[in-house]
Amino acid sequence: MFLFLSLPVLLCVVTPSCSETKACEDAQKTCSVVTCGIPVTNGTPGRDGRDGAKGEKGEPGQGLRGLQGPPGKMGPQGNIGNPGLPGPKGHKGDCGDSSVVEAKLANLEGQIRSLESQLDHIKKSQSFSLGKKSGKKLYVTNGEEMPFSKVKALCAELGATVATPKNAEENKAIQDMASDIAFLGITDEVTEGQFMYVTGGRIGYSNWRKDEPNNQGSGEDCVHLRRDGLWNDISCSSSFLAICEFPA
Ligand code: MMA
Ligand code: CA
Repeated sequence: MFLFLSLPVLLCVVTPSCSETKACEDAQKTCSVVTCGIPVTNGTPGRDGRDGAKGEKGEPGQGLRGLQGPPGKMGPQGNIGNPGLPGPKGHKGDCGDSSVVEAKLANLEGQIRSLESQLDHIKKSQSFSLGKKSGKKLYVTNGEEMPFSKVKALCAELGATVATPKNAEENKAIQDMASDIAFLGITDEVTEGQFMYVTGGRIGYSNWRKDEPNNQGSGEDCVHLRRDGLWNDISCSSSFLAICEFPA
């Protein structure tokens, strides 16, 4: 359409049939170029023209946007942060009254000396009442049977250790005071078969019964003194008489 209108000469093409000569004559009065003739049949349509140049990019579409979804699940906790910087230095403290502090210290030292001498006195009178003899070990018992760990704890509370004979004389002394089978302060808990004093060091004296120690069953790491004065290795969780000793 645009190309047709831009032509400089207006072509007024009227093609009337022979019976329409009157209409042709009318057209000759108004058009600059008129062809009049007999009607002809139309030709076949021409071929398609070539593709035109690519058009400009169109405006964004106006399609409907969906609703915003719900927020996602919370993420995992982050790693622990680095330690903060050290705080500022504190204010200088008040000056102490050294004479007051010294007086309190002197008072406390006096109280400690008094308690020490009272404790010495109590220890002496207690050992005297138990029949302690100078240069001789003192063995004591509360007559109770308990597992080895309890015997150790009880003796430690008294400031003593578990009765441990280091020679035949001490073995006899313990045997004589024991009303029943008693634990001795000896075990092979550290190395199987190597009996040691609970206070430290390998044993230097023993009085094993025949065929003992045999570490029978699930293991026997403790030692008890039988009524006949002979030793047997036995389970530490079994209960036997608690006898403690105070050094000579
Ligand atoms: C008990 C137990 C052992 C000990 C044997 C000796 C049966 O187990 O006291 O320690 O060795 O007797 O026969
Ligand atoms: Ca045994």
